[in-house]
Amino acid sequence: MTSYVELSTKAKMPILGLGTWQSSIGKVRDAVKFAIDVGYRHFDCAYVYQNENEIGDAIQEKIEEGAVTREDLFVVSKLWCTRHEKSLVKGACQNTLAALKLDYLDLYLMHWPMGFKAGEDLFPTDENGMIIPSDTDFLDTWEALEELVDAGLAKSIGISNFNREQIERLLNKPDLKYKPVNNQIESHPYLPQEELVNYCQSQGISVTAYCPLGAPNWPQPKSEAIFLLDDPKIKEIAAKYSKTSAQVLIRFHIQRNVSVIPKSVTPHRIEENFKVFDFELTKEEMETILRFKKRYRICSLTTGRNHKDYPFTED
Ligand code: NAP
Ligand code: SBI
Repeated sequence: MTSYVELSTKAKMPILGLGTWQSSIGKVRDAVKFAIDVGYRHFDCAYVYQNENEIGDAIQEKIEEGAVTREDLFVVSKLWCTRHEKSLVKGACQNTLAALKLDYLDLYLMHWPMGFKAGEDLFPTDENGMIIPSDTDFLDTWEALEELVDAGLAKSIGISNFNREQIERLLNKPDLKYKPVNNQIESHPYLPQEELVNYCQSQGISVTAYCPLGAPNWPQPKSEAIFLLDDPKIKEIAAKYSKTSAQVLIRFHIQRNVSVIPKSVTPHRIEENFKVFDFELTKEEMETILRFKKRYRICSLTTGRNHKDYPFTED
């Protein structure tokens, strides 16, 4: 059983998807195939994850086997920051489509509002380790994304890691042809982003929550120990329903109509994370989770903080 978020295009995005960042080559194929068997229909991919080819193999195998059709699936990918020049966008999308072995994406996101210096280096940095920007403007990059819809390469387009001011700037673009249908942002009880979620939803922009489990796999050391899965309050709520902390953390988003994309390559966790449609948090429990005192952004990409379009001004 799965439920959907209706996009402004009227397309239905399955509310629960599988994250694939750091799903390594050699593991992600079986993870995606297993996820399809369990019932996942939404896959969150990105060029920068460098595993789209293997994800594409898995999808193709499952379609060939007759387990699912292309139309059953909702596949998301993202334009990387080194491809923000208008002349590079279509090729970037075509590379992703070729790797995924698809002829269209259900949703293509601008991964960050920041453009990086174009080239093979995915994170071009200067002698101080800071991101080297491109001279692009995300409003121009958006026009190239709009062309992908017209060319049939993407059914819908959206944004990721955009703050409210950046969204307003995009929505106020005089010749805007297609509004973003989705903003993918970090969200969990230590960064619920209630205002941004409410703003997006009020504008007809659905929200997807990333790092929903607090990203216990985060590659760089975090500035403080963040183990959301061990939070005593989350554990207490989970025990009440005979559920796990992960299931409560996922359910929290579903109940506010926010799509959620926990990552796992471990079969029993992939299955566990999908068993979130048979219990309901009370209004009080939702409030408790929204009002957690601890506040922490995991994905702050601080090497980009000098960029003109760095989105996290509070950091
Ligand atoms: P996450 O989903 O919060 O956490 C993933 C980690 O949790 C993995 O180490 C996974 O381990 C572990 N895990 C999964 N299920 C578990 C369970 N039931 N119990 C205990 N541990 C569990 O973090 P994330 O991967 O950073 O975020 C999710 C997805 O959001 C990403 O994969 C990516 O698709 C997307 N994302 C997007 C952006 C963006 O800029 N747009 C940024 C970050 C993430 P195993 O895999 O070993 O099972
Ligand atoms: C990468 F492939 C490499 C680094 C990195 O750090 C920031 C977070 C991010 C990203 O931009 N999107 C993700 O899902 N993870 C990422 C990805």
